[in-house]
Amino acid sequence: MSDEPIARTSRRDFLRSTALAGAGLVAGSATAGASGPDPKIVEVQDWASSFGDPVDATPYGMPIRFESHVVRRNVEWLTESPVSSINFTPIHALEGTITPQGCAFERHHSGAIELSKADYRLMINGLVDTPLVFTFEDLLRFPRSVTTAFCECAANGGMEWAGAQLEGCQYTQGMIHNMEYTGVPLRLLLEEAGVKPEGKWVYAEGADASSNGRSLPLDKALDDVMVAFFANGEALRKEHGYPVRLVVPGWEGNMWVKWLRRLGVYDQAVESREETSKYTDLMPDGRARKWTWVMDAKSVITSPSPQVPIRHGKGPLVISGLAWSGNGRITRVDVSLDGGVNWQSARLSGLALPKALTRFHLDIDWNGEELLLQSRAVDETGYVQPTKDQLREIRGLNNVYHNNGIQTWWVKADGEVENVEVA
Ligand SMILES: Nc1nc2c(c(=O)[nH]1)N[C@H]1C(S)=C(S)[C@@H](COP(=O)(O)O)O[C@H]1N2
Ligand SMILES: [Mo]
Repeated sequence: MSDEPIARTSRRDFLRSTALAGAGLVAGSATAGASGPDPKIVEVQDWASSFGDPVDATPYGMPIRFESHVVRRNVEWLTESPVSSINFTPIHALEGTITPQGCAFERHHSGAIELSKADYRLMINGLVDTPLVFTFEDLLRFPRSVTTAFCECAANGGMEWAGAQLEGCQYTQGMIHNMEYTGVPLRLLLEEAGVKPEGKWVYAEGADASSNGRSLPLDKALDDVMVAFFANGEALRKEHGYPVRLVVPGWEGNMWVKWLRRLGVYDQAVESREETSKYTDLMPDGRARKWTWVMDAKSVITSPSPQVPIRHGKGPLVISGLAWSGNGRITRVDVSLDGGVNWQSARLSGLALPKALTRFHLDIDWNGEELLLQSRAVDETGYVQPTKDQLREIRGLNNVYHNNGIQTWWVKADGEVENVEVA
């Protein structure tokens, strides 16, 4: 651009003269009006008086420093050790539906490992015609597919079973991310090895010390499971399983094996330590539900929320939130301003892809009075997101996993927001 200093001066003069006449044109503008023209409008700013960074200042860019608060966060007392722990996606500060890898929640049972493409091997064995070992290069030669899917830890919302506990939707609902994956359909790799008729289960194992071994029924493995190596257009990040992870659309996060190293085909589920003890839902009568893999429909208002209070006072308010279902597409999201007494439908913004995060918006005129904000997701099967009490009636209080109950935010007259439950 050839912006000579002389040109700047004359443009500045022009702006000065029009700013006065134009002051107050922007309704509600905090700076135009009484105190005179806005210096941000009429004066040449520092960033326009010299050059910015050259094109190669950051070969791989990071978010600008003003966004440094938009990061994963953990809750230290939740787990004993940070290598067998979890952190939370800052969903309160994101928009749209795609989660950048850099702030997508992480869950490791024995830490995130560094595994190069050169060292990478994937073995398929068990009840197959031909046991196979693939290198990373081998995987690149199979036909690819692209799919967008949410990955939600089964424990998302698990701290809220007994009542509202954590402040902020990052913590109550942030064990979730949504990415666009590219990889090879698992079906193609299994076909290459040839599954024997007795083969009914696929045991997937990671290369990390924990291995996170999980058994998938063959039907699911042949349906929409992907052996993925790209996320959001670039290589998977180390934390998410570089160079290869399993993508299991609609199913709980623990099935999404990272650093995937082996697929064993068997006639029954391999009962790993994980499966027998951990991922079950303890019912009030002492029995436990197992194999509850699908994540039922759920939603949450991300803004306003405890980390995003209303600062602008009454008037136009954008209510923004996320909805998802492991059973397919979101067809409707209702929003209540009064704790579930009255409901109105929100707008589904952008695409409502199956088994992926869907963004909803509702634009209201806030009168400055208290609100009890709730959202309720409905999916294509007709399933309606339940209240927490409806869940407790069936499941009791012994649970950790699969809490998809309706979240309530209490918006106070001063705009502050608190995590509460309504009776
Ligand atoms: N190999 C391996 N895969 C794993 C895990 C692990 O610890 N090791 N954690 C699982 C759990 S419990 C979840 S919720 C998801 C989280 O994926 P993310 O870390 O990409 O968010 O990975 C799953 N896959
Ligand atoms: Mo998880």
